[in-house]
Amino acid sequence: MKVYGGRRGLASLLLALSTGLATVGYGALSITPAEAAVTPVPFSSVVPAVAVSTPTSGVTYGIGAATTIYTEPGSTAAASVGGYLAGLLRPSTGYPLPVTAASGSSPSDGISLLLSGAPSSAGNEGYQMDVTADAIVIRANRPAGLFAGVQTLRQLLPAAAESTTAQPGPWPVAGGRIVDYPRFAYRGAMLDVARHFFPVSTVERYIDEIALYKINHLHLHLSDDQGWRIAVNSWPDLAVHGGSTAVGGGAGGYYTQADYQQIVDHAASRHITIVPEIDMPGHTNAALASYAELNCNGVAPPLYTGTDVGFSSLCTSKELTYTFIDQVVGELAALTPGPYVHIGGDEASSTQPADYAAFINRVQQIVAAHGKTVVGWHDIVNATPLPSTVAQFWGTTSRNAAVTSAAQRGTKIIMSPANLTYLDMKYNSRTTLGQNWAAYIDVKNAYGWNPGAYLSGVGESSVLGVEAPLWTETLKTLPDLEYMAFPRLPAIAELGWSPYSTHDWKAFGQRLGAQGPRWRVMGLNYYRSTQVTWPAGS
Ligand code: TNX
Repeated sequence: MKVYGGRRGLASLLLALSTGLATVGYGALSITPAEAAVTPVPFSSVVPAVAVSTPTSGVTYGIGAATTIYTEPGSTAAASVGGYLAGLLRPSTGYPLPVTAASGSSPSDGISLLLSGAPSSAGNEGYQMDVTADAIVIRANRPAGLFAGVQTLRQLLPAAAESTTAQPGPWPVAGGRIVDYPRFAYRGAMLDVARHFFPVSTVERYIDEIALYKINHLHLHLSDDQGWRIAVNSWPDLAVHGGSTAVGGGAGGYYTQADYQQIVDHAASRHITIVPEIDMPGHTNAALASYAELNCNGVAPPLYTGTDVGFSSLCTSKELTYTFIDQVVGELAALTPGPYVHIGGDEASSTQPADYAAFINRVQQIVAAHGKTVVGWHDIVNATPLPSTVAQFWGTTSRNAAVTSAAQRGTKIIMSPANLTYLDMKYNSRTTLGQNWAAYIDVKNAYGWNPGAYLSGVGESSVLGVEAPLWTETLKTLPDLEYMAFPRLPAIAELGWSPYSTHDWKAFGQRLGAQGPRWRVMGLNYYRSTQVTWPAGS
């Protein structure tokens, strides 16, 4: 009989019993023949596809009542990844899963999260995971790699592991070795909280969902014509007045600086960097409506609740405009631990081209003076990008001469082609939510391109990564967001993480289908694309 959980120390057994969480797991320290028949999830079901895997057939590790999570001694970051894993698995397994410092570098039982012994190929975000009958050992060079390994481990467990209530188990993990690391450094998702406002809890939930697919940046589109969503102490009416409505005329809302910090902290606990965006000089009606003096004519326009673009502009010739930007960027930079501030720069069709270029150049200097790196929509290549400035491509064709020549001069590009990555595009003509100006995007389109060889003249080495933007003109609730993001966001995440040699639509369809039961257990409202074969019960 196979005993789950390796060693069964008396102490952990007593701890297990004292928690009172016991259901089927406790007492059932050995598995029945029916339970043994549960096939472990194969390595090939993990999304994004892992870089290198060597299964050991016939070997499984079973998480059990006696399983301990050991973490790198002296590392609070490793301990918090351990705590996160325990927090995920305690409710569903009912096991105590104590988290404690590892005593050596060659653990013989439990689940270990170690910062020693990882291969150099794992880099800063990768990991090596070894699963034997006795132990699971995840090794990484940095805590981010441990976190990525934990996401893989989550997906190797039965879907029921995602439950928030106790489930019968068993909890087998397939044996073997995985060595895994990302293709691109930047793997992003964007959420537009300006067109419709979403509370902190919704943003936190979205962060948790994208973390499962090894996304490491969340770009927050914090301002637009229809709403200003972040409190700025030096310009309070931005949030109070500019944040008071939304597309369609709803109540809007804004994040206090404490709210924003809570989002930043939650993201950091998921190894996700927040990239805040203040869109300018266009997409600024909410700011212009809040302060008359920001307008060239000194007259504040009314708040705007429609969905047109390209009609607003900051007054590029007024000195006050740059004081305003300096103060806004200053406060935002101080609240943002990540390296980037996104300055928008898209669709500035109410700004003359020469004024636009001078404006963007000056704003780049302001951002740099606050110690941050500029990201902008690719329109900013029409100015003079600083060497560190990153351009986010959002075009709908695979040629853009200005972007190509910027890339050839050294500008790094984030790939967000609107016809492939825009999660607000409808899946097909029958989708009720979303728009279709760029394309209909079903899963096969979202997956079927190569970010490192898509844009003419922009090769892999010019690509910082990929991002899937979720604009919210038509989206109002968490289930709306989930429906548009899943299953396309995992497709973009795989393009960002997995070696292109793993690219295979048929295999991806299988992997993606395997996520369905997981999403059902998580209560995640995904679109059941007919392009994917969803297993029974998903
Ligand atoms: C284009 S792409 C926009 C957004 C809209 C989006 C809707 C880009 C940089 N700007 O302002 O919300 O399309 O799909």
